[in-house]
Amino acid sequence: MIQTLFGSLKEAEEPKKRGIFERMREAVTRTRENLSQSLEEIVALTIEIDDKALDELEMSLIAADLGVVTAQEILSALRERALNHKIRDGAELKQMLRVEIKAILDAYATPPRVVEQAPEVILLVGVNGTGKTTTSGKLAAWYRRMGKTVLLCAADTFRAAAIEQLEIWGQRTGVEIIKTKQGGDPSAVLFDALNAAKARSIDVLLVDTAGRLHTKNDLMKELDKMRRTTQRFIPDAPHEVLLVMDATTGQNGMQQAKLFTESAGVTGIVLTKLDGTAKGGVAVAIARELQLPVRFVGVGEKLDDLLPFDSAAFTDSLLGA
Ligand SMILES: Nc1nc2c(ncn2[C@@H]2O[C@H](COP(=O)(O)OP(=O)(O)O)[C@@H](O)[C@H]2O)c(=O)[nH]1
Ligand SMILES: [Mg+2]
Repeated sequence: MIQTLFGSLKEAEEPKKRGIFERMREAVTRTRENLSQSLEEIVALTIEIDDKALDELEMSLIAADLGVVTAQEILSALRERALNHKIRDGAELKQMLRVEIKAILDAYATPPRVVEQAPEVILLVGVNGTGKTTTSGKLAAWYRRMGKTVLLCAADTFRAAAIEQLEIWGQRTGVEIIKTKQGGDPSAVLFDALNAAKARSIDVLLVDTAGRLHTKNDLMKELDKMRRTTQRFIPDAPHEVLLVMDATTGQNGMQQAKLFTESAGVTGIVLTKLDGTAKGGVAVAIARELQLPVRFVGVGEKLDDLLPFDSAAFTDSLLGA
C-alpha cells in the first residue's frame, strides 16, 4: 500500500504500483549507479566488513547527497551492528543499509489528512525555479485522473510569466484557473479562489505561490497571510502545505527549506527533478533534517511526470534491489 498518498487515492493508484516502481527506478538511475559502483567496490575488496569498508561507505553516501550528518547517523548504526553481530558480507551490509535508509524515510511519514469540509486546499511553496508551477499543473492532472474536480489559483502575482505559465497548465489539464493581474494581492486572489471553489463544490484547490518577493521577509509574511486567509475560510485548512524542492541543488537547498518550514507551516515535501540527478540521496537528508514526509517526486517536465513517494520503492531503487 502506498502510504503517502492522500486519502482515498490509495485504491485508485494500487494497480499502477509496478509502474510507479519502475519509473522511480529509472529516475534514480544516476544516483544508484554511483552508489552501487562504490558499494560493489567495497564488497569486492573486503572479505570482512571492517572500518575501512564502512568509512568508504560513508563517503559514498555523502557523495549521493545524503548529507554528512545523515550519513554519519546511518554509519554509526551500522558500525554498532558490525561490532555486535559481525556483518558477514557485502550483501548483508547492503540489506542493513536498506533498513536504515527506509527507517529514516518512514520516521516522519504522516497518515493522509482527512478532509472534513471541501475543498481540500493545497498550497505549493518554495524557492523560485524549484518547480512549483509545474507541480501545480501535474497535481491538477493527478487529481483529475482520480475523478476529482480541481481548481487552480495563481497566487504568484509577482511575475506575469508565472500567471501565464499556470494558465497553460490549466489548458493542458482542462482545469480552470482563478487569477488576478500582475502585482495583485496574492491573498485576495486566494480569497476569490476559495469562494469559487466553495460555490462550485470543487474537491481540490491547488494554490501556486511566489518563490520570491521584494525581500524574504515579505515572502514569509505573505505566505503566513495566505495561510490565515485559508483558515478563516475553512478552519482545518490548508490541508497540505507542500514545500517544493529541487533535487539537483541537493544539500544547498536545505537552508532555504528550513526557512520555509519555520514560517510557512509546511506539511510535506515534493522533490522535483529527480530525473537525471546523481543527488537523489537528498530525499533521505530532507526527511531526517526537516522531519517531514516526502509526498511526491517530480521525474520530468511532462504532465504525468509526478510519482507518489513510496519509501520502499525509493530505497530499493536507490540500492538496486
Ligand atoms: N527535469 C525536470 N524538470 C522539472 C521538473 N519539475 C519542474 N521542472 C522544470 O523546472 C523549471 C522551473 O519550474 P517552475 O514550475 O517554473 O518552477 P517555479 O518557479 O517553482 O514555479 C521548468 O523549466 C520546469 O519544466 C522535474 O520534475 N523534472
Ligand atoms: Mg512558478
